[in-house]
Amino acid sequence: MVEKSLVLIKPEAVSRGLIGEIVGRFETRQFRIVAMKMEILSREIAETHYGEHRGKPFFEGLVSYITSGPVVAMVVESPGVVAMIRTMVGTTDAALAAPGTIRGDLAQSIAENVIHASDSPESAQREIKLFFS
Ligand code: FUP
Repeated sequence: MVEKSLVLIKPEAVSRGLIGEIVGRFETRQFRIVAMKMEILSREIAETHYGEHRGKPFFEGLVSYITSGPVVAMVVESPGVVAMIRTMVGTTDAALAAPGTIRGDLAQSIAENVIHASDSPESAQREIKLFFS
């Protein structure tokens, strides 16, 4: 079944000039990019997007980080794409992410881990509505 995932290229990746590197990996994998935009997220959108983490010790830092500069938001479409992108992205803590994954190749820490990708088709639906209303 065709599935969609919401991907965010996070501020430090944008400022480091990694947009092409990250988008290129999805193009090389033959996924379809069906929407894309660059913007600075409002606090409200950031807090809603990461709503499940509200109240956790890292929440405040996470929201100020994700709103600290422009992100690139995109919708990627392909059968089974959610799980495939999560595998390509690697574990949340980039220090532990396997080489060959986006985080394992491009990042070092859990706080600045270069990319977000939806963790389920249901999350993807919710997130796509938030970013591309
Ligand atoms: P992921 O789906 O891999 O992006 O990870 P989570 O949804 O668990 O976490 C969302 C974001 O919170 C991560 F990108 C980084 C941040 N985070 C921290 O900064 N510290 C933590 O202990 C856990 C997550």
